[in-house]
Amino acid sequence: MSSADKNLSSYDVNKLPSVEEFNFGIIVADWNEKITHELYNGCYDTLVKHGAKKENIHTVQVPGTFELPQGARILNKNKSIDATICIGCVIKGETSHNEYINMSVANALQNMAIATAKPFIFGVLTPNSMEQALERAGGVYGNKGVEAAVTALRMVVLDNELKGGNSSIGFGKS
Ligand code: DLZ
Repeated sequence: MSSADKNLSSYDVNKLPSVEEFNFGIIVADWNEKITHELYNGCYDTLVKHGAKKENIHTVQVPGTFELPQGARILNKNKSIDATICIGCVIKGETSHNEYINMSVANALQNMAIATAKPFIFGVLTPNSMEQALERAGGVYGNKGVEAAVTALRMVVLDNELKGGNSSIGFGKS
């Protein structure tokens, strides 16, 4: 998420099949809301653009990035969700709080993804400054909320395709 490279993936998102039957969760941290709400908008709009029904997108707001995994867990406990996207922004400060928050959130989301075999997407910016954050929230490096949504879409489609016995997503040579 922190790379300055705008084109992180050469994947053609237009090849994605419709995802209208899937349920999505977006957990968004209100800390640094100028950034996270912009990421949220990019994420939400991308899901809708690719066929997700608005009534199938469940938004949960939590106080800070540290609460993202718990928000994700609570949502998934109460609703059937196919992919959960967690959005936050932890700006490096004078102390090492960012390291504790970022690592614990990354580990928690990965653990939930492995345990449930469902995607829990790490849509957390970890910039050194507000300027770097703005560059990635609709600025010169795009909107990383869009990338987080595309990652979720790819993973739900992958799961669905493999369930159906079709493993054509990837570098398949047919
Ligand atoms: C406490 C804190 C600090 C210092 N910085 C951030 C930040 O940059 N981004 C963010 O999302 N949250 C921050 N927080 C709040 C924590 O995520 C959390 O909400 C509190 O520690 C309470 O658990």
